[in-house]
Amino acid sequence: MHKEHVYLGVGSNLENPIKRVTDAFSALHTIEDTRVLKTSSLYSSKPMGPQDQPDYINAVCLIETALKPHSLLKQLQQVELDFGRERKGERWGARTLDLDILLYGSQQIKTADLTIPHIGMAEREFVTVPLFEIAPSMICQMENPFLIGWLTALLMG
Ligand code: A4P
Ligand code: MG
Repeated sequence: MHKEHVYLGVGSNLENPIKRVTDAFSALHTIEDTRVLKTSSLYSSKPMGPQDQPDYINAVCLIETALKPHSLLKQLQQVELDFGRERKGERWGARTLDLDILLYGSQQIKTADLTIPHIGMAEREFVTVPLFEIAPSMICQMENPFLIGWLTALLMG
């Protein structure tokens, strides 16, 4: 059975976000033909978008899955629902759990309900910093002037 390596973004800013994100890692293990290979530390950040919502806890993880991208998306949306996610139609509103497919192998996908790589991921520090922690080589391939400057400063001391 062919399996792909997939990076997921995990975020929460409602109802005990730290527990939500760590519990989400366990929930991912229960998806068919899927297992979690690596998880990043948890990072706290101010909300991107509407400011009248709590700070976020974010992390990323690497999973291995036999599911095709759209089947995986469906399973992730079911996990979000299991975690009490409500979609109120507000863009970038508060949520108990958000699971985004950041990268699916080396595939590029653009359909009505799925865009991979995830839109804007290279510009979001709450994605790039945890991704750098677990997959530094992956992040170095991205075109992000801020990140390139940051890495250069880090390496040059
Ligand atoms: N969709 C398309 N591509 C993907 C993908 N690669 N992975 C579609 C997952 N979903 C994808 O998502 C809306 C639709 O995106 C889905 O129906 C799916 O078909 P959603 O989860 O219902 O709504 P959303 O998450 O509010 O929308 P969006 O535009 O995906 O928002 P983002 O990009 O997820 O950003 N601030 C901080 N500090 N930390 C955060 O994690 N997150 C957001 C949401 C805003 N501000 C934040 C954070
Ligand atoms: Mg999302």
